[in-house]
Amino acid sequence: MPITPTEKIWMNGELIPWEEARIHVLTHTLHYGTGVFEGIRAYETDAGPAVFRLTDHVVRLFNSARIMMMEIPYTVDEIVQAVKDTVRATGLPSCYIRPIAFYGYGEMGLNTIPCRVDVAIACWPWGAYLGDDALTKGVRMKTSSWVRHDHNIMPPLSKTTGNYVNSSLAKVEAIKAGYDEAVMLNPQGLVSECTGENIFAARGGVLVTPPLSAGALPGITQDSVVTIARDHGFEVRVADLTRSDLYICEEMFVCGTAAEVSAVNSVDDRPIPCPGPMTTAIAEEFGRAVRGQVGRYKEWCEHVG
Ligand code: PPE
Repeated sequence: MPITPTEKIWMNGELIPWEEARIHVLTHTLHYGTGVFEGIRAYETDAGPAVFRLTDHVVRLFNSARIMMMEIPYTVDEIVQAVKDTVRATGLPSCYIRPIAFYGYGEMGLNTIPCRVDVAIACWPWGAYLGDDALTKGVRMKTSSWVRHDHNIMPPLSKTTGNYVNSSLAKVEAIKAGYDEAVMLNPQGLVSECTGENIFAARGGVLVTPPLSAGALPGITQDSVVTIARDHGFEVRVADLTRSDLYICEEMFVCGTAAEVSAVNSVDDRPIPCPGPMTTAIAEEFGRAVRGQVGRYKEWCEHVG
């Protein structure tokens, strides 16, 4: 999806013009995929732009870094503030936000310990990630031939840039085959997640989402959906799913910061009723929550000031 440039990018403590946020070709992370990043959204609310669960995203960024033994030379509070400053500097009422911490220029070779850590935060407008019809018509999914990372090969709990080679291979395979997204199975053959979203499927009236042990990213949208669903009176279980569970589920959706809540209309050409009633109720409530329109979720909206 093409990027629309905005005014400023925060880089190593300073807001600089968008086009000046450049790096050297010998940047360590460009070669080895050793960076950690986040995807966050700011939404328009009655009280101005608010970043959805900003602190939780920044804490996950630091957890990703801890797994990689990367020391980010800022505190969580400093990065939270930097994100707010960057959003304010763009002047956009809503946007997608991409913080990244990466090993910079100066060292080559796989040992990351001596490498410098650079941090950047960019924001730009980003629309519906899985298409404008994702909620009404749903997306077509295909089980990938690519297996999701095992915890002892690439750490799926860390949002590490290199982990996304696996996601890109699966995404391109799905698109080339005429589908919208890929279902990733883990080395045990159980459903893990999609290339950039977590999965929910309803079985026997219960919404089921795979556990982190299945190799999924600890999704902040997934966590929000679990809260919203339970508050709505829906039963939610964190449990293993097989591909056959998806084939015979009553309804299914995927969720993530970029994709928000997107209904699924088929998996491997087995049609799924779409959008299902729980999917619609959750997607609508999520849409209100991120815009600060639901009292009990207001603390999720962190205003940029
Ligand atoms: N799994 C993966 C692999 C993933 O990348 C994401 C986010 C999620 C689950 C959902 O996590 P959360 O955003 O906290 O609910 N994917 C980000 C990157 C998308 C991209 O194309 O880049 C996102 O949605 O921002």
